[in-house]
Amino acid sequence: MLSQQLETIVREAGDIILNAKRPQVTQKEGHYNFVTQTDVQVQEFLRGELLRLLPGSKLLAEEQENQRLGNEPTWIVDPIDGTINFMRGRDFSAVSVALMEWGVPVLGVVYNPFTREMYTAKKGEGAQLNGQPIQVSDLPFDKALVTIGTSPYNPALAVKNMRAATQALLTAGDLRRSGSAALDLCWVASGRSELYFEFQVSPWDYAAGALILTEAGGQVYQPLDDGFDFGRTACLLGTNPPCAQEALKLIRDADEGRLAFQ
Ligand code: LIP
Repeated sequence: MLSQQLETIVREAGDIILNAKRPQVTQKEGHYNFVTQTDVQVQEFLRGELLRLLPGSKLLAEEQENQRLGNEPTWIVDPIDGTINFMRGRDFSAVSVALMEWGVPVLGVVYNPFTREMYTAKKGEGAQLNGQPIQVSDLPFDKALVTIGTSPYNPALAVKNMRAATQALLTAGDLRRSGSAALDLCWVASGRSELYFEFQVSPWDYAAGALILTEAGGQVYQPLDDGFDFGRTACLLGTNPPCAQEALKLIRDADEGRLAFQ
């Protein structure tokens, strides 16, 4: 069974992370953007295993140059989502793998090796955490625990981020910033928070988590773009249904500088 073989491969990738010595770090383009030797080691392990698992498939991954996502079977991989957490010994990172067909995810796995939490989903068959079904909460926006991303590699987004975060703190419950988009989406899927948004995330950050969230009864949006394109880096919202409309308005107001509290 492909999904079980994928879980085994992702668990082995997690063991590479757990067994890593203090990794060599390289600065990437942009502010505060890094890759470690372990990111690359995990990515190359996954490349070999995934292309063997599904001969003829393609790989779109964070630590390589990529072609545009097409309609062919394609693995979208973030070897370590939450690289900075990994570098700093903050045990909140994940291996994120999605299998795409016709440009949409049909299988998704997000695995935090530090907590041994394996989030999984198959299109049309629900979402699970360590094999147990999960679903989003039904809390409304004014009681929501809101997780945000800050896209630190793009300082031009800092003011917009803080506008949105302030508005969320004034109108929702409270904020969290974890450092892993994939796990943030899975936390919404499992009802541990109500929504997550970030003004700039890449396909490898969100492809698997988006499927897990929608299969758990949640919704995903690219609020500042037309439609939803899994091939683009974009603003992303993942939410339970009760919070969707207020969250969309908050993001669009922050983007356009329209905020009630100014
Ligand atoms: C991370 C994202 C996170 C974002 C970080 C970083 P990475 O992915 O998951 O949401 O805010 O800046 O991009 O780079 O650790 O794979």
